[in-house]
Amino acid sequence: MSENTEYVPPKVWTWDKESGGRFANINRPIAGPTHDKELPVGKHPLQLYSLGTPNGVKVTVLLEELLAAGHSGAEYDAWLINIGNGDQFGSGFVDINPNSKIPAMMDRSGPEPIRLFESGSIMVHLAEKFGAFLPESGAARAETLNWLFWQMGSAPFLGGGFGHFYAYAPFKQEYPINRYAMEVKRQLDVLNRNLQSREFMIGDTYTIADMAIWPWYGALVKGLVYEAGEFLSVHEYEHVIRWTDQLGAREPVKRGRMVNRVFGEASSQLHERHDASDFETKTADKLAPESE
Ligand SMILES: N[C@@H](CCC(=O)N[C@@H](CS)C(=O)NCC(=O)O)C(=O)O
Repeated sequence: MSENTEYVPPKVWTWDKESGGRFANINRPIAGPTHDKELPVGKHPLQLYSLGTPNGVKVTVLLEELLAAGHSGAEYDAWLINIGNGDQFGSGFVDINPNSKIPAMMDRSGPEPIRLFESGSIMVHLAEKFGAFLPESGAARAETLNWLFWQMGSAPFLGGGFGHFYAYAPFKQEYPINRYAMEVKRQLDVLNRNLQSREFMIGDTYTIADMAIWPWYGALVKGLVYEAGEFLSVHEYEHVIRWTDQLGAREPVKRGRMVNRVFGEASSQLHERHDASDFETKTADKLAPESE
């Protein structure tokens, strides 16, 4: 065990602003806005306020897949919410998502605007609206929702658990890293066994379940998150790797991955998206400085 086993919790927890670790500047124990800021509204019925993290990419991949499938009503404006700068605590954003996390969306296509937060909720809304990537009934629909909700429940152990203690915490501790590495490897084994006999998560149909799981677990098995590929022996999950590569080769997935992205190669970043042509006409002056 590492040294930090001696901590005795005080009677009452208080906020230690200096607790350290990456993202300590945006973590706080209270909700609500920190400042007044209206959100911009573009020309399309769908307004997305997001960032190109795995949770954001789920939605932009779905939007690009819908457009590629011919659903022109899925045209959208994607505005950048820079969580490193605290944009998620602006009053306009909090009005849409009281939980202050990306992605958030306004669907302005009907008589009353509909606010949407939580990536899974946004995905179900869009899939139902366009009648695509979510089977309408029966076992296939249930299985899609099974895996969609599996992702929503599982990824916090990967990101908030493993990722935090392995990559972001101010010092390494054996106990939490062991606990979450075990859980993440178990999750990868769940996926690997499922994908051993299935092309996609529910079988031979590509659904929002694949789009939700791919940005997190696909990136993990390719060693792209937390620099943990070797530590977690991700090469063992061969069926997850096959599926990851298959999805990654899709053009809409490639486009969705670029939207609201502010890290990695400059050529892979499209900070804001307002038109399909933005992917082609992307110029250096659209690129703001990297934030994380
Ligand atoms: N369960 C949420 C998770 C969203 C989430 O954790 N978003 C992160 C970025 S990946 C965020 O906005 N963090 C900002 C913060 O915690 O202040 C979803 O799937 O939409």
